[in-house]
Amino acid sequence: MTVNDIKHPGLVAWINEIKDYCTPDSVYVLDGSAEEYDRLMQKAVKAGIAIPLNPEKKPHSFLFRSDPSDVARVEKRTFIASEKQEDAGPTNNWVDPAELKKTLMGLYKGCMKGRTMYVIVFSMGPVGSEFSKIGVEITDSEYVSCNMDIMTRVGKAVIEELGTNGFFIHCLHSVGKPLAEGENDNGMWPCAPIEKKYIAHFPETREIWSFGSGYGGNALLGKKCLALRIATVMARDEGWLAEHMLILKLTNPEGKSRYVTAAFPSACGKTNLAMLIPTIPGWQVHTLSDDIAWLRYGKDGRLYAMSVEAGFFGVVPGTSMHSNPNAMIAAQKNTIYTNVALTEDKDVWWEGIGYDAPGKLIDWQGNEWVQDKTNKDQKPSSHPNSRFTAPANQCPCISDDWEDPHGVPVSAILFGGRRPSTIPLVHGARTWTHGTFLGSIVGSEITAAALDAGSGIRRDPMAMKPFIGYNAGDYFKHWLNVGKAAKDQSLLPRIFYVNWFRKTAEGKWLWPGYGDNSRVLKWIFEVCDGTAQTVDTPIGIMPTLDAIDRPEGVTEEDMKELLNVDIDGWLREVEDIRKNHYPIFGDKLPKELWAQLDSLEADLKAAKCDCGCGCGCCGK
Ligand code: OXD
Ligand code: MN
Repeated sequence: MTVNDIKHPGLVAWINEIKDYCTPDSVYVLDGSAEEYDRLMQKAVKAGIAIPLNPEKKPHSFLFRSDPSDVARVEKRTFIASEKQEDAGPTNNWVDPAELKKTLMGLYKGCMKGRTMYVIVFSMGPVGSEFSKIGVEITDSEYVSCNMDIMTRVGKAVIEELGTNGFFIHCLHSVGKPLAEGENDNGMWPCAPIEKKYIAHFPETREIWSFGSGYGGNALLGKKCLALRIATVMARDEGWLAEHMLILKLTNPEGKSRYVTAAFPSACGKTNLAMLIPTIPGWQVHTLSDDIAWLRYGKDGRLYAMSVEAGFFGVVPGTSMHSNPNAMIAAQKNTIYTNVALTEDKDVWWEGIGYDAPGKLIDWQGNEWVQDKTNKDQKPSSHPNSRFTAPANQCPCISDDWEDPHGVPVSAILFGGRRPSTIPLVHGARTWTHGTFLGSIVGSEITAAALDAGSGIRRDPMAMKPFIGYNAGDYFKHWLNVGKAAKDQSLLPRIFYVNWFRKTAEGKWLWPGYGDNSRVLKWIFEVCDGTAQTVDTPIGIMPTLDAIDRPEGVTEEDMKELLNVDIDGWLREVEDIRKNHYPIFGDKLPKELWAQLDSLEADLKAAKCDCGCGCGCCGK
């Protein structure tokens, strides 16, 4: 399509302005067709950037290898350029918007020379849903265009929906590598050096300007930039929630379904949980989203979650037919692989795929690689953040209502992270405010090599630390306000904190995870139904010892450990939050959350047994 096919004068003017400034060789508007996807992909193949995979092994799929400087989201080059610094808050990098725009204008000048400028009109959320948001990404990358085609709804239907004066979020992207006359990428992933990479957000004007990176969340601007950072600001202003959450449908043997959302920090298994295959007979899980959910009240007073993406951008290493068969099948065809290893017969391989490397490979940096199981220090063949981009509708367990324009009513919200100790397998909040408190203290244990001063826990409130587009203290307040806005508190989702990652002192996993997490989901389902066996504890409601069916290999002793309230551990947790976490948010931290922390501490102290055994049994 061409610019002449667009009937929106504001969009046409913006396209022309960027074209004149970035001086691409040509401009192309995506129509979203399959033929167009193939054409763009062939261009990347010709430039030596994309490698077609064996059509018998991975039909219609391609491998890309990025530059070693361009392999992940770059948080230190990500900016929230709000008008006032205070509005970016303590968790974001702030630069004055006028100054940042000036810097970026310097970089954008002529930056698309020798390239095609693609105009991607896309919808986050089903096209036409009153809750969806339209964005327009201008990019000079075929990789980005093809990924956006999978991850979002792109093209004609969205352009029509935008009409002549619809609102859209301006998303400007360049890889930052202009080409000289006759030059071609020639197999080199185009990007700019790290100090020239900028992932800039202008919350007041709802704009995203990204420069210098072609990878993932830095470049596929519908995902983290729009659907989280800018969307959080819109959600604050409009009274809803934009969250880093999967959405799943859990169905019991009687056929009753409940919807659950879950927020875990990046790479803590959201995709695996979203696509889980229950190990308890008769229970089913279906997937609606593996990464992002937008939540708002429906007319019936319940909170509804809408899935906003159209594909999965999943972490590859560790994905296998054992850990996540549904993801393996979803990524079997029509998939873009990034930074995994290539086999001799042009299939892909990675660490944790479940079988040995079949012969000589080419690793993610393009070098020959032969598996050496005797060498524990061998560099991996695939980058730890290597990814697959696969259409959501290829997932065998995709839920039939994943594109419902109204979303689905949420019964439970889960928070979690990797916590080898202290945090039990599951505990539940008593109220929405208590649940907001649980979300605000989410953290994952980190390795000794990267210990933050004072504590071994990296806090990631609501798993949103890198994605809150405004002051995180105000974000907590907004969460509390959403709860207060409920027509009826009893209709609010129940909030839980789960931890699949408990270990023994010897470092052995206490809980098998994966499909066995369905046992915890079953208990959560029963809590929502009012039929669960629960006990009230100082940290919240918990299952009784035999309320959760034990998986094979988990002894009663293990279960006791998994469900133990470690009073001293929790008191250390409280101290860490009091000293190292909450003060970060200064005056902006809602007093309700301080009050939750105080009452948790008081309850823990009251429960600390004075008979000396340390288990809280005497109830004092
Ligand atoms: C992701 C992330 O890519 O959270 O989803 O980093
Ligand atoms: Mn994510």
